[in-house]
Amino acid sequence: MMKAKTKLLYASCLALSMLSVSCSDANESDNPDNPEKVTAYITRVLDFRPAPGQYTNTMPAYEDGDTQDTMNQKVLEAIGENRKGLISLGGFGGYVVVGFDHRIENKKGVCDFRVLGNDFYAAANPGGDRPIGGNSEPGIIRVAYDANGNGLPDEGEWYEIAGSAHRNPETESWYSLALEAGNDVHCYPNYEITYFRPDQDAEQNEDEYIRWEDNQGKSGYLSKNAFHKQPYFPQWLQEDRITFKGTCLPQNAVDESGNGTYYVLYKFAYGYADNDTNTADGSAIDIDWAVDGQGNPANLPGVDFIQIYTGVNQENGQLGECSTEIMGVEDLHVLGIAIASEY
Ligand SMILES: [Ca+2]
Ligand SMILES: [Ca+2]
Ligand SMILES: [Ca+2]
Repeated sequence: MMKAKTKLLYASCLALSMLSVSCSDANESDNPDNPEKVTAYITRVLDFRPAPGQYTNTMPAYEDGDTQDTMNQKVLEAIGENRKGLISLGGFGGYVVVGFDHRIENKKGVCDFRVLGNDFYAAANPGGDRPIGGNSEPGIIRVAYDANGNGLPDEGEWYEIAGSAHRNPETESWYSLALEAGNDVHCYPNYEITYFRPDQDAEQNEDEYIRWEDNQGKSGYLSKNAFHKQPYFPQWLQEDRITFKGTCLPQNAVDESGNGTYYVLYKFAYGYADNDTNTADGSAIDIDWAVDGQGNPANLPGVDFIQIYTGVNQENGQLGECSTEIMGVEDLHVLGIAIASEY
């Protein structure tokens, strides 16, 4: 229910964000760092492949006849420029790949961009004695530097932003709470999961709706949620199964009610999308955190493309599966926002 409320909240804020466009334009032209007047926001959507989930096929909405190209265009219409609509990446692994009209520069000692999501803190977990928690559904961020200048992110050009749990899950403030709750608190660097398209009969089977298998010997089902009755498997894809690969983060949601009615999704320290609020310094990303497949610093001068994928595989009672939501990306340098990188 928390998610449904959030979605409504942002729908009603859309008019406000449209009003603020002229204001942000003024900021850009006043910014001495941006003489060429590039936009701080997403201008291209190269790929959108959500995993099955309770908002898949509705954020954005699939309609008969839609293809990968028309779905990419719908995503651009939602989260491009400064529009701040909302898209959902579904369960673990679902992703979007976006681009810009310029290279986001990596400036030393400061964060360079942030990915906007719909995280909020729960009233009972604002920090202080309790770890900060609420609706943190971390998306892992990958960045590509267009080294060969062909205007596309090629296979060897991607690096992953190593956030706090990539480095050491035990340093998360909520680690012992999650351990006590029986969560899987490991970080799996080479995780792989396959979701299977449900047949017609399974469309009615709400508890065992979409089967998944991972490469750790586990399997399970995404359940169909009472509030979201549409098909959860991406309807524009032809395949009968989809496989996603990446880093799987520790399960950060704890059922504080004990009966599935109240989950707190705890915030990772830094380095993820949809993990901290959009105005908090904790949502900002330093390109210097990008690492190669061996965990060595990538030392990138900047990035041309960003991929975000849902980083946790966990079902959270009434809230449904953990799914990263995205509202946009902001180049902090173009906007003239300075946030120190502390890690
Ligand atoms: Ca930087
Ligand atoms: Ca390239
Ligand atoms: Ca979210």
